[in-house]
Amino acid sequence: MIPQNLQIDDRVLLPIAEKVLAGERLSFQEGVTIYQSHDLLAIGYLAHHVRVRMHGMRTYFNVNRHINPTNVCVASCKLCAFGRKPDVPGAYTMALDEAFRVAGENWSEAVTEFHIVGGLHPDLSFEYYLDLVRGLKERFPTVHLKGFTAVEIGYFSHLTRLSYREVLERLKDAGLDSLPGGGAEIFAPAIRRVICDHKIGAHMWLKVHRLAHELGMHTNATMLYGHIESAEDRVDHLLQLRKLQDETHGFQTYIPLAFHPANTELGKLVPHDETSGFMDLKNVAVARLLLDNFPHIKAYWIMMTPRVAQVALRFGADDLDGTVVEEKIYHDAGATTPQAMTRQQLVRLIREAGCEPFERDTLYRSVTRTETSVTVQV
Ligand code: V47
Repeated sequence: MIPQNLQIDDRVLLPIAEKVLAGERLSFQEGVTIYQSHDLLAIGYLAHHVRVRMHGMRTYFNVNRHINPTNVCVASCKLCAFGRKPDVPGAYTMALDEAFRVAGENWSEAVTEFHIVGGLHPDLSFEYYLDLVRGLKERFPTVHLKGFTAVEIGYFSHLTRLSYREVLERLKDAGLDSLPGGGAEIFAPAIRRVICDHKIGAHMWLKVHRLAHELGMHTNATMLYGHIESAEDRVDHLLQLRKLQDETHGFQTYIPLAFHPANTELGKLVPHDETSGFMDLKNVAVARLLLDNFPHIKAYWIMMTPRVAQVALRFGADDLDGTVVEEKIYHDAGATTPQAMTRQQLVRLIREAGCEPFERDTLYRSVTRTETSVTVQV
């Protein structure tokens, strides 16, 4: 039964709405139909309905810091403005002490997560990364270490000749807690060949996440949209994630990532505008509707601006990431958003959208703070 306060202008959405309201799973074709529809308010209503069914108005946020130990990268992905060849201006690699110092900067708001990703460096040994993880854990034992995309795990395996599983096991033993969702881009091979032909393919990306889940590590998933992909490519990507999640239940959150064209080869190859607010909100909503087995959908404000991320909280997203501090990947690609937000700013955005702020750690456990302490409810 369609509720009276749901106005559906695009009639092709009617049977889809019936299924969503009945809690039924949507098909590939239904995903494509939603992407092709312009009835954003109806799509948003349905996504919000699912979000409320799962979380009420609770809206998660976390206090985190990004650490990018190096931007030197052997790959030359056309989508990326972050990676540099070793000796060009702007290339950097942090010595371990520098990485530890950066991690401790602005410690006034005790962070609960370090998000660690970097380029595929030709000369850094796997030991560097193990020492980085060990050193961070020693210095900041309460901070969750979410680090290294599946692409980096694949590269470490290539460097060391260890299997993916062994690489993950060694990082986990050193103190790594979970994996971020980067490097997924778009799984469709024809698109992947153009935008990031140096990266591992879909099969390997999914394999790394499957292995991490088997080792008891949680991971995230992303999709890069707004470049040369079709609606079919996006739905295919989402359904491959949904399929793995059915098997492992190891994904925590999905983060749709809008392509930023500035300073990228892809931006020069095919002239691109930034994605629109309409497109960003639709991608959040479609994800909430198709990924019925993903607990969380994250609005990453760095990527979609704080304004759109706030609205996304009523279009299916239940998580607003994060305090971040010094973001490089999107700012190298022309993002004009700030590089950090305080805890208070996040809370205000969430409250103003009529949602209930809930500070979480990386595993979505409640974090409570007093003037002098941070407690995670286990
Ligand atoms: O994999 C790179 C994307 C990703 C560009 O797991 C670009 O919690 C747009 O994965 N335009 C890295 N996107 C970021 C990422 C992430 C971010 C926030 C939270 C989490 C999480 C993960 O950034 C890359 C790639 O898809 N990216 N260059 C660009 N020019």
